[in-house]
Amino acid sequence: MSFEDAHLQLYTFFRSTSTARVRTAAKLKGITLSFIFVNVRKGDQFEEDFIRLNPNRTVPVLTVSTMKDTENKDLNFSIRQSLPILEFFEEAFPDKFPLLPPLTDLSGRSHVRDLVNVIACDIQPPTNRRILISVQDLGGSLEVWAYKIMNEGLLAFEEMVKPLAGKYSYKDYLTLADVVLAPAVENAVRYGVDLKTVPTVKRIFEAISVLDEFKAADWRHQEDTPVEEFRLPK
Ligand SMILES: N[C@@H](CCC(=O)N[C@@H](CS)C(=O)NCC(=O)O)C(=O)O
Repeated sequence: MSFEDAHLQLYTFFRSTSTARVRTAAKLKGITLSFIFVNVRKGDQFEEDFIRLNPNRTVPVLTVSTMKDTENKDLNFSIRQSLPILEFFEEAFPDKFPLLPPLTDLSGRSHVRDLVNVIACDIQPPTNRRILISVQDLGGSLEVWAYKIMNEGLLAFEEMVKPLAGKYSYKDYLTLADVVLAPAVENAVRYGVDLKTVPTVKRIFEAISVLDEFKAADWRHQEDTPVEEFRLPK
């Protein structure tokens, strides 16, 4: 089945690092998305219609509507987690700018997935908005919590990425590791992580964040980015 003519809709929030991964991969692969904006700060993720779409109450969500399946029926489905969306892109559009090393390089593929998971499983979930709010509700400092997890996570990423890093996280190929890394670094810097402690990460971030596809997908360049956001002191 071809997804070339599928209508792909991304439920997105400009500041969501998990959604930025999807926006970046789509740009790199030349996949056209249409956007539906979910204002996570205002609580749109708790609206009934959204919960029906994603009981997990998080963005991103990708809805896929294709013309016909093999039995000539319309086929519509939703993907409610960023990594499965990225995997869907790899599988549905295998020839468009692959973001995993080829099947002939299984160790490279595993390495890239290891790097992706340090961020997507070990850094992002415990620093998600609803967790930070819970930390604060329990009397903790969300800033201290977020800093500690992001700092320790990026230190681990640094050690893991160093041996095989080239221009990018895996040699000189742009991969999912870079796609996931860029928004995580942006966020870590916001919480005070000093990139001097992770020089390989810093160098890779400087190389990828200036690329057009990464810039078009970053938080500054979204239709739902509020103008005031730029006026806030950094
Ligand atoms: N494991 C999920 C995480 C998604 C997630 O945490 N999204 C955040 C934005 S980056 C969110 O929607 N948070 C809503 C909330 O915390 O209430 C994925 O990778 O898609």
